[in-house]
Order: sequence, then structure tokens, then C-alpha cells
Amino acid sequence: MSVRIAIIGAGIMGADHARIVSEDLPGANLHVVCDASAARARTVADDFGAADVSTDPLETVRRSDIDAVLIASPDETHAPMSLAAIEAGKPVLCEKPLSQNSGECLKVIEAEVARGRRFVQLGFMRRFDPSYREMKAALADGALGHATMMHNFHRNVEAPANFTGQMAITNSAPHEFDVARFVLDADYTAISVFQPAGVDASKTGAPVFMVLETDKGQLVNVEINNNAAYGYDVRGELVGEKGSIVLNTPVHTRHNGRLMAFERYAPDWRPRFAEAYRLQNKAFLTFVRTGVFPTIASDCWDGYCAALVAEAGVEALRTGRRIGIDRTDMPSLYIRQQGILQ
Ligand code: ISE
Repeated sequence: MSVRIAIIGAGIMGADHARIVSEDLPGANLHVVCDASAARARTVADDFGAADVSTDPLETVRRSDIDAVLIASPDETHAPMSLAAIEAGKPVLCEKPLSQNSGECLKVIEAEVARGRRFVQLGFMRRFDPSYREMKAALADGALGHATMMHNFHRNVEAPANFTGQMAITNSAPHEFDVARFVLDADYTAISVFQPAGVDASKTGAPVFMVLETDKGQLVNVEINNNAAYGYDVRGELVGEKGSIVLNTPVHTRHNGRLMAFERYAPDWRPRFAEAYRLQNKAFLTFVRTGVFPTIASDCWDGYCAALVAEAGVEALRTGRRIGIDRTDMPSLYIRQQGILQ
């Protein structure tokens, strides 16, 4: 039986998930596309062959002909929609962040704990990206020795129209917060945030530079530059005592001309992480079918950890101080095996 999926939110990511479900996910059936705009829902449904459309997300989540929910609506709706899906007993693939508020993440955690199982797979898709996976594998097999630092750069062409100043930290940077924590198998203890002198800090997309400390004594730096202009560019390097490993962006061609050689940048994250999204959604389908949570995927606890760091980051930027990060105790539901690599 194919798995009937409803997509909540038909914006840039909702449409991309609709494409993946309809073209790249054998065994899944794009059943309903729901969006506040009926016209946008209809366009995406028609483009990717969904049977039905809706403008009512709660009613969509509860429909008896829906087996699983994919949430790609605006950030502030992720937690309430996840709670509704948990209440309806439906597995969820929820775009990141789970919430920009760690207290709200805890509410979703409580709902899962009350039901005794995980429902929400969180869309930190970089965990499925082959280059980050190789980085983690190189660390695990001892080739790098003890990891001491991880450098991360995250550049967008321009900040989306709906961005606010702090979304560099609460919307973009959580990718790095999550993937560095995943690669290093460590938790953060403190964050400091800087901005280059002379930037207009009130301008949406003004660069931020963060330094995180982990409970293993490592330093992780993250540059977020949402208005980098030249292309979508994510870089990373993991430095160990015996060597380092650098992410390579998959590029298919090199252009030669006018006495130059050059490679093209993607305009946004979708082409760069296409394989990660595909593998992530495939893992979600298996989760829906088997009830076994994918070994490497992010869950609500990971979403909570990312939200805590983001909150501390906003505070660090506002005060100019180094902010410590404290977590509540992790419920046993979220305990994973060590060395999560498969
Ligand atoms: C966006 O929401 C994403 O998730 C992208 O992956 C990221 O590159 C971008 O900065 C975010 O705004």
C-alpha cells in the first residue's frame, strides 16, 4: 500500500517536497497539498499530481485518508502543526527549525514522551548529505585523531523577503548548529556572536560570526552571510590532531572561456542539498512504514538543542557577551546508540 502524504505549506520548500514525493519517492503518494493560499496549493497540486487541495491545515492533518504529514509552512507554525499531527497519531517530517523557542520544543517533546514514541523527524537534511557523512565517518575511524575545530560558512545570495534581523541565527544557522553537533557527537556549552564593524546590524541579512564551545572542548565557528550576492555557498572543514577534512560542493562542470576556468554556484540550497533531501525523505518513508526512527535523522530533542543554541546566540548578539548553554535532562525516549553512522 502506498503511503498517502499531505504537504502543509506550498512555498519554496513545500513545492520542492511535493516534487520529491511525486517524482523521487516510490511507494509514496502525494495526496493533499494544503496552503493558506488556495491558488498556490492548486498550482503545486497540479504541478505534481496531488489528488486534493486544502486551506485548512488542522483538518488536513486529521483526515483519515492521510498516513503522514510533511510540514513546510512558516517557522512559527512548525511546533503547533507537529503537535496536531502527534495528537492525530501521524508521523511527521517537519522542516527546520522545530521552533525558534526552546520552551515550545519541550512541549512537542512532552507530547511524544506522553505517547511513548517519536513521531517527528526534523528536516535538518544536511545529516544525509554524503560530504558531511564522510566527515563524520573520517572522525569515527580515527583518521583525523581528536577533532579540535570545525569551521562552517553559510552564504545565501540574498535574504528572503520575510527574513528578520535575527533569522540569520534562528533560521539559517541552526543547520550548522545541528550538523556540527552531529559530526562531532558533542553538545554545546557556550556561544559568542560577533558582527564585523561597520555593518548595519539592523539590516536583514547582515553577516554574523559565531564561536561555539562544545562539551569536548572543541571550537566551532559559523559565518552566516545571508546577502553574499555571488551564489549559494556552504563550506566546512573539520580539523583534527592528525589531519583535516573539507567539504566539497558537488559540481558537474567546469567552464572554460576568456582565459578563465570557472564553476557555477547554485542560486539557493535546493540543488546543493538535492541528494540530502532525497535521502532524508526516503528515510522518512521507511520510518512511516516501519515505525523505526531513522538512525541519523534529527528528532525533537535535536530540534530543542538547536533552538537553545539559537536563543543563546540571539542573546549573545544583543548583549555582546559569551552566553552559557544549559539543557534540561534528556528523556530516555531520545537516547541513541553511540556512533550513529549507518
Ligand atoms: C533556509 O530556511 C534553509 O533552510 C536553507 O537551507 C538555508 O540555506 C537558508 O539560509 C535558510 O534561510
